Amino acid sequence: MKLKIGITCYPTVGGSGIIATELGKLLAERGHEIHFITSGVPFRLDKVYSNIFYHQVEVNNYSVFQYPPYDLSLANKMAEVAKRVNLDILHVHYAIPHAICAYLAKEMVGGDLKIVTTLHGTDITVLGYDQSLSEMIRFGIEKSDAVTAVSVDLIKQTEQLLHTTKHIEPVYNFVDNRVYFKKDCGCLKQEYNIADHEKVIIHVSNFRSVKRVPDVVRSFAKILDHMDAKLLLLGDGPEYSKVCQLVKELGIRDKVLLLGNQKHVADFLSISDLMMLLSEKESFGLVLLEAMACQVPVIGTNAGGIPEVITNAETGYICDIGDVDMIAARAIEILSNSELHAEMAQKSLQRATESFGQDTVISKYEDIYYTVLAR
Ligand code: GMT
Repeated sequence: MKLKIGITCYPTVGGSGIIATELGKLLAERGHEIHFITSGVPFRLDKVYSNIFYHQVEVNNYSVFQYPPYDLSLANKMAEVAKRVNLDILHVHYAIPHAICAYLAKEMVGGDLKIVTTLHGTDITVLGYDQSLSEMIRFGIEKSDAVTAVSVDLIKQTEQLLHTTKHIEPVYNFVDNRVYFKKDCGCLKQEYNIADHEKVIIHVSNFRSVKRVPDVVRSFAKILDHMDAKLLLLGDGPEYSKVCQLVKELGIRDKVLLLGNQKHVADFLSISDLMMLLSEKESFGLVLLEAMACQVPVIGTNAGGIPEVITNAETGYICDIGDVDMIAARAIEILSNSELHAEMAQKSLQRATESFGQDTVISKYEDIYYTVLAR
């Protein structure tokens, strides 16, 4: 049976928006009718699909309201679309505010609309500690017809923090191997003045403090004592200028390429030898998976769901948060041993394909939809 599915996410750059959009596209390819209900066109929605529709949530800024009522406008739009096209499922990404808006929409519409909520992390690992919101997050989770989370660690944290007994199904993030694969991007190295003998290390994030980008820069400075290398920093965010300052202070400005937000991440991964994600909080770490699919070994921290993505000593290494000496030592080990590097690159690709392949994950979401509809 083909379904009509509404999807709500934050449409900007970020793992949850990427996963929600890619999920919508792949479900559409399986013949389902997809309705994105978001504040802007999801940035990965870059192709025309006759069975994908986009409904923009517009927020009017009336002068009587101190804050524009985005959540209410979203709930209203969800209800309007659900009623008009007869949605079967509303799949929302993030409990706050999206699961709450979906619940409101369901109450407005009545009927058999089902809510599936996917937890991505920040709503639990940051907002879950906030007493003013935790009751509401629990409410959103418990009123959903099914709840999924992107790692087992995130499920444990949700249960501990919110004291909920709601069943939460682990559904790992996935990677589209038609987009993320090792390409021949040799000319990119020339364009960025990267010599053939130089090792390339890459970090991609939104530069929030939880990503600990200064640890990446400090580890890289230590690696430079042992080999010629370049560091590619992709992304932008609150700590960007602090990171630029640190690069200057360490005297490595000519070795670090600050590239800002980039659309074609797979191209940069294709010229990289190692990815580093050294966060103190990370429910999954989608960029690790994207790197592995492009045959790039990864070094991550033992935070959140990262150890569920990296197989230690096989697809890369897991190090303690903030242990820049060990991180640099592990990086040097991988980068100076071409046999080990090739083995890890191969195992990374294998793990990305076998454990996080798009077909398995999309089928898992479909099963969840059919199960809630059959109840
Ligand atoms: O990492 C961020 O700050 C962005 C955030 C998001 O909403 O995209 O990422 C979260 O969801 C991603 C997709 O499931 C995960 O890969 C990230 O690990 C998770 N971020 C955190 O838990 C900090």
